[in-house]
Amino acid sequence: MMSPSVSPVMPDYDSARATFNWQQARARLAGLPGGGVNIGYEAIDRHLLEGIGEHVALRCISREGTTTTLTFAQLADLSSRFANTLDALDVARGESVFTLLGRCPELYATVLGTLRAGRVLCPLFTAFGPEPVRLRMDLGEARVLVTTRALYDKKVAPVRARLPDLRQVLITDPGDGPLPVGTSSLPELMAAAPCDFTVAATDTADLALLHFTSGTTGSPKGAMHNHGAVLAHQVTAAYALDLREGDVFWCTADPGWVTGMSYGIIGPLTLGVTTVVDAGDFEPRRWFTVLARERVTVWYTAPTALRMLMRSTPGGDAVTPREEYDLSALRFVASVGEPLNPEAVRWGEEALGLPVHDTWWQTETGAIMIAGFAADPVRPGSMGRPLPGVEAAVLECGNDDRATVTNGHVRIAEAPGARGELALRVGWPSMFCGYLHDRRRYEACFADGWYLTGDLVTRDADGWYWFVGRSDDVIKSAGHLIGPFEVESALMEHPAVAEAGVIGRPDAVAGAVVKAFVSLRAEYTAGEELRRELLAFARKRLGSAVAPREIEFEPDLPRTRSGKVMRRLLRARELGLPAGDLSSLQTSGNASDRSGESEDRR
Ligand code: 6R9
Repeated sequence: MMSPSVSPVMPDYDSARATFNWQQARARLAGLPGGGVNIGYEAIDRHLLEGIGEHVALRCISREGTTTTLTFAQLADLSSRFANTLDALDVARGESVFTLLGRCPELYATVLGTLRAGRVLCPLFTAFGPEPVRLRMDLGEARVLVTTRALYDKKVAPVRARLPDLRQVLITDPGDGPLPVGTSSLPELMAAAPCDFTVAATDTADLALLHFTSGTTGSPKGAMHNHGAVLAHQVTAAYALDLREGDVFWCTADPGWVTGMSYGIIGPLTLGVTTVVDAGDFEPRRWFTVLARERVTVWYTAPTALRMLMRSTPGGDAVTPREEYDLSALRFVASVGEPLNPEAVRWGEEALGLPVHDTWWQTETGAIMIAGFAADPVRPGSMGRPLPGVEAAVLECGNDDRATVTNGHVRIAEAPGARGELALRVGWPSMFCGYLHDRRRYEACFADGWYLTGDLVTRDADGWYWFVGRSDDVIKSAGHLIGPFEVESALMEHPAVAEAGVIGRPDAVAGAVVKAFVSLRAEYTAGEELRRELLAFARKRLGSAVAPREIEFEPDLPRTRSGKVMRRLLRARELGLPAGDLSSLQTSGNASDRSGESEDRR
């Protein structure tokens, strides 16, 4: 028997929108036996009760290419052992468990065990260096970290002394030799833990997830999500990703990113479908092999990956992937994280036999908000339309490209094609419930009953949304947000650096790459050797995901009257645009991060 929550046929967009409301949709959730909601329960326990415990939940492909399957029942066992381990370690309700892990079965046991136990889960990117890892664990008051030996040695050991709140480090692959001091073997603890666990009595408002995201200034922001979000994870996975009974789903997102959580783990599990998990790195042939061999039916990936595949069509130009690999199982392909260029949509049609549907959302929204519906023909270049239960609008903006708020009110730009800030009417279940320890920044995201996204868009006469750019300085590189401030701060730790300004330089594949402009202290001279030293210095501290790819020396960095480096101007110069021309800073298509010199609203 299949979970009854999976609707066999997708309704068309208009009827889905007309009939949907979140209140009624709540009936899709099983809910805890004593009342209340828990994400882990919806992802696992309910399927056991509904008799599909033996259904394959995960097909994990190791780096070496061997596949291990885990049923929902086995996942229940593993996550129960992890949950009991947290109890045994005296981790209190509401305390946080961090993961610094690739795509391995232990990741799923940790995430689901933590959620089922009512503790808070925070995933980190393995491509972060020691400094971003330390900063986020410090801000999020990490009590427990689950990681591998190699990642511990490289990224955590150097900063462990500066993490006084971190009580336990659990190593997933302890190996034979002695463990580093202050760490424990996760397999040993889990083997000793009971495999029965009663899910914690959580409810919709209880904190479940913490996702760090980057702003223009200051520290990374810890976007908090509660257990009630699971309703949106489930509904949007069905509507926007078209997931149905019998599907084999592959989400290529990094587990350190919100997409890796909402759709790499939670959404598909709540719908009872099978998820493919590939621990290997990106490699075109490997990816096409996974699609073909696993008979993937629904694939969720990102524009950078699609562009990389486009550039490396295996077998030479004459052979399309469809001819070389059996992609006949593939039914639906979707993309997220950055503008999906029309060429990528068309490449999908040719190479995969299917167009690529776009989806738009943010760490803060927790789930997909705007998407090209499966039943609709794709409009290349458009992000799609608001999902059922989501009300979106384009708000009129001032010169700073932010919604104009007058006496607490905003104005909706009704005219088709009008450009403005994308806003979402407050009230969907996965909306973030705060930035950790930063009420001011959270409140600044709302006006007049709307959540202000910081993205600039247009809407056409048919209600389809088109991405224009961001209204802040944050850089989207290969789909991931990078805060220029974090990069500038790391560079300024080097004795040679007096000041740094960091921007996103447009890049045909990654959308944008991080470029730093650096002014030196008087006693240092610019040169190739120092440039290389600074690149290596930043890479060691920040890790490959965040470090600048390019550094340019600039004796006098342009500043605002208040003394802040004007990234906007640096970017204009980089693009060869007139300095004063704000509107031309707006680029279409890839890498359209926009900047303003005013204080970051978000
Ligand atoms: C899920 C995720 C959010 C920002 C968002 C926007 C950009 C996301 C997009 C897109 C154009 C799309 N973005 N999806 N831009 N088209 N389909 O990406 O979360 O990392 O928080 O980034 O990403 O600028 O505001 P997050």
